[in-house]
Amino acid sequence: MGGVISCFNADRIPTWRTLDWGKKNEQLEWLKSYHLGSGDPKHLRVLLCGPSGSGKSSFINSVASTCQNQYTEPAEVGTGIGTFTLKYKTHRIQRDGPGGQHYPFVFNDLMGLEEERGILLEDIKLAMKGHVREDYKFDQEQALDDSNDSYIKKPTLNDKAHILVFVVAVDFFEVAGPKIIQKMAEVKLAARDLGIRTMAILTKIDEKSSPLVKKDLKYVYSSKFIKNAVENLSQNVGFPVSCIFPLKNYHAENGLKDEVDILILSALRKIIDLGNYCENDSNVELMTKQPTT
Ligand SMILES: Nc1nc2c(ncn2[C@@H]2O[C@H](COP(=O)(O)OP(=O)(O)OP(=O)(O)O)[C@@H](O)[C@H]2O)c(=O)[nH]1
Ligand SMILES: [Mg+2]
Repeated sequence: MGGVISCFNADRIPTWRTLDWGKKNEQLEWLKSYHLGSGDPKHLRVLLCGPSGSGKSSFINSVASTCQNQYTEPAEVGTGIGTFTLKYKTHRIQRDGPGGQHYPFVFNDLMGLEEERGILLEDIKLAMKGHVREDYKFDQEQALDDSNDSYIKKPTLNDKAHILVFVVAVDFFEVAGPKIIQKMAEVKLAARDLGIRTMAILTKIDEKSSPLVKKDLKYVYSSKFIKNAVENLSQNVGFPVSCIFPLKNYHAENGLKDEVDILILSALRKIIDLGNYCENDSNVELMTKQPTT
């Protein structure tokens, strides 16, 4: 018992980011009232990239559960047997129940980055620019090119990505090799050159984290372990600390939990805020009708 308490104390630091844990419904209301204007783009396209198995597909499922205020059975999530994401697919989330409208943001999950193999930088650039057609199966040996039917020759504002979100497990820097870190830095620079904002989420804080956070997610911003992980990502790949969001995905529960939702909603709010200011599409900012709350 004493050992557990001293372990908690050793990890505990002054809270470095405040989060209003009681404001889930307000955040959901904000989200429901968030609209883009008529015309194009019809949605913000959020591209997810990061190491294989980091929780990219789970994040999409989790956002769907949180936004619909209803636990959604995970689909296409890694079990280790043929569930790695290989195909480029657009995921939409229903806002008004079956048959109703969708939220004006969509997610695309890229094939994972790996130390030696994994998705090619060129394919990530093509996805950011909107050249990759739905259902394209990524090839680790060869990038998509304009001779392929899956290459969109003239991407519209709806095909282009508005924000690139890196998805990284919280213990990433304990296991990562130099090449994958270098690849992430290259992807980030490529996004910058295309005028696409980037941010990061740190997943698996319930599993690969300190006992303090495993016990109660509300300690997330009072944990030295998490702060170190955020700073490592910030220094090695170049994100401002304000653009890194630790969270836990839904993966093995039967229903929603407020603290999981709040962490997901705070990351989603940042995704939308940054996506709205995408430089490759100056219309987005002008057309966005921001709710006042
Ligand atoms: N404990 C815990 N497990 C998670 C979390 N996020 C994802 N997982 C698990 O991690 C494994 C990989 O998750 P995926 O969502 O398939 O990861 P991915 O990044 O899409 O993987 P690839 O498509 O192979 O690149 C699955 O078993 C998930 O259930 C999390 O926040 N906490
Ligand atoms: Mg996946």
